[in-house]
Parts: sequence; C-alpha cells; structure tokens
Amino acid sequence: MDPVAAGQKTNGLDAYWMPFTANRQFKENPRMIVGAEGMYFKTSDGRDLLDGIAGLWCCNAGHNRPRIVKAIQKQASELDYAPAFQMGHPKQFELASRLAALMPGELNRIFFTNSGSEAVETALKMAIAYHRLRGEGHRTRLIGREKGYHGVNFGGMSVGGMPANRKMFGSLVSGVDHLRHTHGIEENRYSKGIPSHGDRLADDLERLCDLHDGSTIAAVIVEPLAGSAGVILPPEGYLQRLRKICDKHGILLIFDEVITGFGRLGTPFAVNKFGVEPDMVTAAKALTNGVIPMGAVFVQDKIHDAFMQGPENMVEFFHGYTYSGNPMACAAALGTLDTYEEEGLLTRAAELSDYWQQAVHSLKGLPHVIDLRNLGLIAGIELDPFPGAPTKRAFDVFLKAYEAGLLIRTTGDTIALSPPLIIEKSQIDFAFETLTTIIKNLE
Ligand code: PXG
Ligand code: PLP
Repeated sequence: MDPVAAGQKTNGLDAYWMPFTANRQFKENPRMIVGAEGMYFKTSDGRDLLDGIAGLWCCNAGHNRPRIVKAIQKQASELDYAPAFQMGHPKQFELASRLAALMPGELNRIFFTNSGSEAVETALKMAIAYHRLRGEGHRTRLIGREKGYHGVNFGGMSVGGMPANRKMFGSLVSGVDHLRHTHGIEENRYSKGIPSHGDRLADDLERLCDLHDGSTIAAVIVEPLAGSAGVILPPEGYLQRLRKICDKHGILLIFDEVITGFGRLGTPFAVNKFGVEPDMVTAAKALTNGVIPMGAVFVQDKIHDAFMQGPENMVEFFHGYTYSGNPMACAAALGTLDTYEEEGLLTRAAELSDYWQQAVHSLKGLPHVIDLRNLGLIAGIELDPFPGAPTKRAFDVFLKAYEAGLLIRTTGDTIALSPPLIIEKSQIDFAFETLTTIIKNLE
C-alpha cells in the first residue's frame, strides 16, 4: 500500500467502529478528549471540560488520581498477568476481602469479571445453577424490568428492558419476563429524592408469579435506581416490597449496582441506602474508578456454599474469564478503594446532596423541562421531546454544553448528571448555570 494511503488508514477515523455512538455524525465533527485531571477533561482543541458524568458513571474519584496511577505503574513492573484458572495472586484475595468488608450482611463472596455486562451474565448463571444444586432445577426463569439496563450480552440484554437495545437481536434468551417500570408516575413529578408514590408496582412480581408459577422463577434482577434509561428512582418502600415477594416465592433478588455502587447515592452501595439485602449484587465501573476494566459479583454465603459440594478436586462453577481478577485491575481497584477511604468519598455524596438537590430543582419552570429527579449525586432532567424528533432536544443540550465546557450525558430526552464525587460546590454552580442558560435559549 502506498505510504500516504497507509497513513490515512492508520490515522483516519474510519477504522474504529464506535460503541453506542452515532458514528457518521461523530466523524463529521469529532469530539476528542486528550487528557484529564481531577474534575476536568482536556479536549483536543485545548479546552477544559467539567466532567458532569464521571466519564460514563465510573470515575467516582475524578481523574488521574495519584494513588491509582502509582498502583498500576508498580503492578505493571511486578506482575503483569497471572493465569486466572487454578492459579492465584495475592491482590485478588486482598481485594475480595476488602470488598466483602464494605458490603453489609451475608454478601461476602466475590467473583471477578471485566465489566458490568459480564457481572450480570455471571450472576444470572449463578442463580440458575444455585437452584439446580439445591434440587430445584425447575427454577430457570429470569425476571427483569421494563426500562432496565443490564449490559449488552445476551443474558443482560434479555432481562433488560430498553427496546432499542433488544429489538435488533432476535429472540434473546428464553424464559424471561419483565416487571413494569416505575417511571412517569404523575404524582411523583418534581419530587425531591426518593419519590413517595408507586411502591405497589412491586406487586407486579405477584402477577408474574401467578402467570408462570413462582416456583419456576430463579431470580429477579433490578437496578435499585435505573441509570441508563434516564435516572428512574425506586418509589419509597418499593425495593423492600420486592424483597418480601421474592422471599415468599423462594426467588433470588439481584441488585445491579453497576452505577449505584461505590458512593454514588451517598452510601457505599444502594444496599446500605435502602436497607434491603439482595442475594447478589453486581458492580463494575467505579470499582476501579473506571481506569481498568473490572466487574464483580457479590454473593451471599449460602449461594457460594451450595456450590462447595462434590469431590474437592472438581471445579465447582464452570464459569470464568481469562482476565477475572487480573493483576492490573486488582491493583487499580485497591488504589481506588484507598482513595475513596482517604478522602471519605463513599459518603461524600450524602454531604453534598442537599446542595445538589437545590441546584437540580432550580431548573424547575425553565422551558421544556417536564421533570427533575435526584438522589445522592445523580440527577435526571427530563425535557419535552422535540415534535417528531425524539432525543434531538436533549442531544442539542449535550452539544451546547460541550461547547460551553461541560460534559453531560443524555438518554432519550433526559439529561443525566452524575459527576465525580470530588466535585466542589462552585463546580455544581457552574454546571447548573451553564445548563440554565442553554435550556432557556432552546428552540
Ligand atoms: N448494569 C448496569 C446497571 C449498568 O448501568 C451495565 C450493567 C453494563 O456494564 P458495562 O461495564 O458492561 O458497560 C451498566 C452500564 C449510560 C451508560 O449512558 C450506562 C452504562 C454504560 C454505558 C453508558 O447511561 N451502564
Ligand atoms: N473465545 C476463545 C476462542 C477463547 O479461547 C476464549 C478464552 O479462552 C474466549 C473466547 C473467552 O475469552 P475471555 O476469557 O477473555 O472472556
């Protein structure tokens, strides 16, 4: 190939097929990030962008944090990789113990994956196998919820409830059904924090137990607070009610805490916030501050123990990833936990949440704003869709915010905010002043 063409091939934008991106639109007018520090990204045109979304809900300690950087550098020079199967390295065990200590109750066993999607697949497989090991092999159904997001692999996509993420991919995993979502309850509009109406939507699980017979259901998986579909909160008492119905029918409850984990709601996990203990918790993202891919499943002792039977020389769970408990990921996670601990970040959102809530609700009454939702350091700003062009209005805000030095995320016509937990009040002010100006001037 001639060198000019080869240069174009390696330096151009064509080769990279970007995930969850409008590729053609992006490549017409690329938005490139070339650096990051603390609360800010640096763009290729030399501007600072306030990170209003912690990367993709993952950089809870902000960017380029020294503890994490050093941990990775040291790990790379000591042990780059160790086989994940039938071999171990000390940091896997140290990390699992520290994670178990963070989580209340019986959620003491940790299985490592490389993403939230893989954590979900792992938890679903564990649930079905657990019942089989206990002589209830007929419990194979999985229940998710409308508008749920559990990653993009087949299990998570099947229990997930975002139509665009499902419709192109055939018949998905069989034996899956969905609870009704908790979005759009008129009485909850503009509620501050946890909304008071709608806990009875949990009773929808009774409907599915009637339909399928509860004894055929292995597990229910929900996000305690649904992030991807537009910051949808659990009504007061809803998660408690779901727990009760699961117990009544012998169904495992899985909380997908890929977004809510690691301080996002002002407590280490949503489990602490709501005082409801599920049988398993999936996590990822902020586990390593987003720096190296890693996910984890927190499993109650009883589930783990059910697998520990049969001959001791046999593999107990035929499942795992080449990079489960990868040394670099473990080092990054340990550096991350150190940072969270030293800076009190797992509870900092609770200290800021009143200020945050006030800032969020200061947008009430602006044109096109039809709902505002908040919890911990999360906000959902729902806009009236542009007639005939859903998603356009929110995406316009995204583009204008980017120009004005603020990175936000949009899903449908909802703006989602979820900044690093190190954010200062003055930066919260900047974010909401910027959004106010943009929204006021929308078409
Ligand atoms: N479960 C939940 C609850 C999530 O939020 C996943 C699983 C999948 O994790 P991985 O690591 O496989 O991406 C997620 C991820 C958005 C957005 O725009 C949300 C996610 C990922 C990317 C973008 O809201 N959530
Ligand atoms: N595909 C092939 C051919 C493999 O050999 C493996 C792992 O050995 C995988 C997929 C799964 O890869 P991973 O363990 O990174 O998920």
